[in-house]
Amino acid sequence: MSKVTRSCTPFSGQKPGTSGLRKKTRIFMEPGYVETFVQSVFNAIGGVQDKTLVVGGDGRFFNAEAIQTILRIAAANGAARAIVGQNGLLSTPAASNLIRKRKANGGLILSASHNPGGIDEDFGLKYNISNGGPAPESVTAAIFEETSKIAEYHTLETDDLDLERLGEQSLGSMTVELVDPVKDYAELMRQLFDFGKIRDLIAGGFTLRFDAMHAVTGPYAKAILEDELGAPAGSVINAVPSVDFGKGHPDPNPIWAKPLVDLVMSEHGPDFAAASDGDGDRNMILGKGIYVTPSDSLAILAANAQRAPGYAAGLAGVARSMPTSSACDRVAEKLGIGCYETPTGWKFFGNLLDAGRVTLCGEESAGTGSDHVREKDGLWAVLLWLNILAERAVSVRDVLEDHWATYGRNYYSRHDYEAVSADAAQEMMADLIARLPELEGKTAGNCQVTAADQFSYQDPVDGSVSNNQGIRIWFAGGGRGVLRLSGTGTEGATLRVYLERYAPTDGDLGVETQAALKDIAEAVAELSRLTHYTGRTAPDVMT
Ligand code: VG1
Ligand code: CO
Repeated sequence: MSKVTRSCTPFSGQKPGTSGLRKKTRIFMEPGYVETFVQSVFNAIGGVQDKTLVVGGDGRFFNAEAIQTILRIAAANGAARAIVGQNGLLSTPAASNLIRKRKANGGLILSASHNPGGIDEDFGLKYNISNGGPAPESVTAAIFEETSKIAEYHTLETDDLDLERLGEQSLGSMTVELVDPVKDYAELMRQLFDFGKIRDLIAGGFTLRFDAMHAVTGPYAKAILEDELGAPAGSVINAVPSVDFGKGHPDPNPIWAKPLVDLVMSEHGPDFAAASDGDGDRNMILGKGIYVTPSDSLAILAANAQRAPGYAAGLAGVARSMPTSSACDRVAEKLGIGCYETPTGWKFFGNLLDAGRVTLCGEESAGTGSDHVREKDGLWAVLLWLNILAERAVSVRDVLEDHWATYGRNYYSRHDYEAVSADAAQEMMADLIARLPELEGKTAGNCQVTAADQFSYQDPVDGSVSNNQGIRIWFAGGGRGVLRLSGTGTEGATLRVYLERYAPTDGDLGVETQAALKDIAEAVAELSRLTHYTGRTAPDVMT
C-alpha cells in the first residue's frame, strides 16, 4: 500500500447547494471528480490530520464506490478514524447522531435525498460539521473556493475494503470502523419516546403502514416499528434499500408516494401511514382518509410534543423555513415561546439549535426535526406522531381538525415547475425583483398586494447574513405567495411557488386545498409573468 499525491485540475461547478453538492451520477463518476471534491472539503476545514470522520450514504448507485474513494483520501490525509455504516449505509439523521455521539470532527454523507438514483439519475455528497449538522454557508463557500483552485490530492493505492464486515479494519494508518447503521439511532429514539405506550397502541389493534420507498429507512423502520414496537410484519413496505430505489422517486409526497395515499384513502386503509425519502430525513404523515401537510404537521408536533418523554419539559422555541406556512407561529405564540423564520435548508437551524433557542424545526418540504440531532429526521417525526396518538387516543383526523378548530387553518400548497430553462427562470426572477417596489397596492385577479420583498436573514446567533432567499408577496386578507429557485435540482431550473392563505377558527375550515388557494396562485402567476417567461401554464408537481 502506498500513499500517492496526484496532480489535478479543478472541475467547474463543484458548488454545494441547499444541501451539499448534487449532480448527475455520471458527473460524479468522472475520474478524479470525487477525489478533488473531497480533497477540497478537507483543505477547506484545515485538513483532517488525526481527525475522526463519519461516512455513510443512502445506498444509491455509486454509494459504495464513492465511499471507498473517500476513505482512501481520508487515510492519505492523515485521518485517525472513519466510522462507516455497514455496507456504506447511514440515514442522514443516523449519520448526524453518530457524529455527535462519537464526538467526530465531521462527516461525509452521500445522498441526493429525494432525487432518483441510478447511473443516469442523481448523486450527492455533503459535509457535516462536528455538531452533526450540514456545513454552514461560510464553510460551503470555503469548500467551493478550494474546488476552484485545487491542484493535487492525496490518496492510497490499495484494494477496496470489505464494507460488510462489522468491526475495525486498517487502511494505511487510519482505522475504519464498520458499525451497525441502526443500533445507535434506535437507542436514541428509545430515549425520546414512550415505546411502551406505542407498543400498547399497536397491540390494541391500531394499524400502520410505513413506506420506505426502497430507500435507506427500510432497515431502520423494520427494526423499530416491526421488531421493537410490534407492528405486524409487512407494516413496513418497500423496505429493502436498492441502488435505484425501485426506479422511483424516493420523495414522500402525494405524487411520488401515491400508492400509499390511495391506500389510506380507501376503505381498508390503516389508521396511520407515513413515508420517508432516499436518505431518511423527510416524512409524510397520513391518517385514515387524510393527508397532513408538512406545515400543519410541524405545528401539531409543536403543540403536542410535551406528551412525549423527550420533550416533557416543554420547547425552548420553534423555527421554520420562510416558505413554510405560519401555522407553527400560532402555536409558538400561544405557548409563549420563541419562533424563528430562516432561509430554506437545514443548515440554517444549526446555530439556533446549538444555542438552545429552539427545540423543534421544520420545513414545508416534509422535513421536521428537533435538537436530538442536527438534521431533519423522518422516522423521528413518525415516532413522535405515534407517541402523541398513543397519548391522546384519537385519530389523525381528530388531531388535525382539533388543531384547526383551536388555531385556524393555514391552507398551504407548493407548486413546482420542473426543468424550466435556467435562463428563463433567472430572467423571470430578476424582472420580478426589479418590479417589487411597484407591486404594493396592485391588484392581480381577485387579490390585492399589500407588500412584497426579497427575504434576507440575519442569523441571530453569529450575525451572518444570507441575502436573496426568495421573493415574498403578501395579499389583502393575509394570503402569501413565495417564489424561489431550487438549490437541489440537477437539470435546468426548478421554480417553486409557495401558496398560503389563513382561515380563522370561525372561518371556512373544510375547503379543498387547491380551491382555497386558486386566487392566490393566479395572482402570483400574473404578477411574476410566469407563463410569459417559462411557457408553463400549470405546475408539474403540487404538494
Ligand atoms: C429542497 C427543499 C428544502 C430542503 C432541501 C434538502 O431544497 O425545498 O426545504 O431543505 O431540499 O432536503 P430546494 O433548494 O430544492 O428547494 V433533502 O431531504 O433533499 O436533503
Ligand atoms: Co432527504
